[in-house]
Parts: sequence; C-alpha cells; structure tokens
Amino acid sequence: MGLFSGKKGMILGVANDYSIAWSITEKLAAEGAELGFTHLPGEKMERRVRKAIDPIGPKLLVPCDVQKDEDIAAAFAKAKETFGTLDFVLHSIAFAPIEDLKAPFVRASRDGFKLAMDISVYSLVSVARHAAELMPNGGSIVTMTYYGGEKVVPGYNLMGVCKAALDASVKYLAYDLGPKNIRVNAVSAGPVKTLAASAVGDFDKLSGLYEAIAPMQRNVTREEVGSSGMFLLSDLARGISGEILHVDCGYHAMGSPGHAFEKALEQQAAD
Ligand code: 0WD
Repeated sequence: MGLFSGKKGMILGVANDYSIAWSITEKLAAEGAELGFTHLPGEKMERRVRKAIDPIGPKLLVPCDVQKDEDIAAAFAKAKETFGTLDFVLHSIAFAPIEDLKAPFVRASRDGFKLAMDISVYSLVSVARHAAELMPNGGSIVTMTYYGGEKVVPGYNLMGVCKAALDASVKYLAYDLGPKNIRVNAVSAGPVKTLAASAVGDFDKLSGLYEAIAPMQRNVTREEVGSSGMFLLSDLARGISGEILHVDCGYHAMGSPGHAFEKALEQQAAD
C-alpha cells in the first residue's frame, strides 16, 4: 500500500522530464497515485508531455491553456469523467514574456505584467475553483513558488512580483477552501534546472549562490523538491494549509551571507 493508493489527482505543468511537476509526479506515481495531466494546446506540446509521462501510465492527458477559463473548465470536466472526484491538484505553471523577465522590474511593460500575472497567478485561482468542485471529501492543492517573491533576488524581476501575488493567493485560497477541508500550499524551491529556469538567467550562478550562502552549503536536488511536493499533497500534511514550505537547504533563513562572509574574512586575513 502506497501513501497515494486509491488517490486521484491532476497535474498541470509538466513540460518535459526536467519539469518540477515531473519530479513530483515520479514520487506520486511511486506511491500509487492515479494521475491525469494537462498540456499546452498543440500537437508538438502534446507529444513532448506524452513522452515524459508515458512511463507512469497516465489515466488522462488533456489540452489546457490556463489563460482560458473554458480550457480549465474542459480539463476538469474530463477529470470528472475519468476520476469522478479528485484528491489533489498540482499547479506548476509560470510564464512571463522574455523581454519583461530579463528587464529590470522598473521597466516591466503593462502588457507583460498582465500576461505574467494572468498565467502565473490568476491561473491558480481558477484552477482551485474548478478543482474544489471535484473535491467533496476535501483535498490538497499545491503550487510552486520562489523566494524571489519574498525578498529581492536580482534577475528574478517581474516573476518575483508574480510570486509575491501567488504566495498571497495561496493564503486567501486556503482561507476560502478551508471549510471544505481543502488545503492550499506552496513549495518554495531552490533553483532547479528546467526550461523555465533557463529563461530566468544564469542557472550556475544562482545555484552557486545557494552553495555559498545556504546553511546546508549546497543547492537543493530535484528529487528533494519532488518529495516535498508529494508530502504537501499527501495526508501526511493533513494539518497544513496556507503554508509556503521552503525547500532550499535553508537559504531563506539567512539574513547575511553567513559562511560566505566568514570565508571572505578568513581569506582577507590570510592575504
Ligand atoms: O528553479 C526553478 N526551476 C524553480 C521553479 C524554482 C522555484 C519555483 N519554480 C516554479 C516556476 O516558477 C513554475 O511556477 O515551478 C513552476 C514550474 O516550473 P519549472 O518546472 O521550472 O518549468 P517548466 O518545466 O518550464 O514548466 C513550466 C510550465 C510550462 O513549460 P514551458 O516550458 O512549455 O513554458 O508551465 C506551463 C508549461 O507547461 N505553462 C502553461 N500551462 C498552461 N497554460 C502556460 C499556459 N498558458 N504557460 C506555461
């Protein structure tokens, strides 16, 4: 018996087998979950996602552009047909136009801001609303966030502001859906090399920052992020809601460069 035996869930945001959604999927599948997936509309996207998820025998794969409420409604209607009810939903989606993502936040365009907020934040609200209708016995909804929404992480720019709004959305959704025994949480992951991460900037530099500053003196692994996502979706986390769970080797706890600063001082003394 796995932790997820008899449990059914939808996963939004597998782009390929580097995606964080895939790392969480692997853990859910190993614990016996029955899973449905969405893909961005288009044959190429469908093929890409199908290739990633094929090994775990998905029960459902449906197109869904989260900018369209009708796509979200259709995806959850299919989920209802396939599963009847749902126990959990993973939302692992973000997007900002590359020119707005790369620019200093002060130069973010109005259209880029609206689009990034729509796909990266409002989508969670709409997904949660539709998912809740299929969760008569309660459930768990998890999204993916990043520390750049709490403090300034240079280079994260517009996406940092989106993540701040996403974090607040998690808390308000947790409040609204709590009476139905539906929990809403976020995993705040350290940097993981994925398609989306390559758009944000120099991955090795960001990962190096974690090795230098995080209490554990390393960056997180995709496997660790997968386990934590699975945990929040599971009954093990049944008392947790409105939480932003940092899975970042302790980086978020630091108020100074810590070990990196001590090393710099030692180096200075040795010179
Ligand atoms: O270091 C990282 N990779 C971190 C990622 C650290 C902390 C948080 N995150 C977050 C991201 O901000 C995002 O919310 O994790 C989530 C998943 O990101 P990922 O796994 O890093 O990236 P990726 O594999 O690219 O998945 C994001 C997916 C899209 O992929 P592509 O590459 O095709 O844009 O979001 C989906 C799409 O599958 N997506 C959409 N889905 C439906 N409708 C849409 C849309 N309009 N736009 C993007």
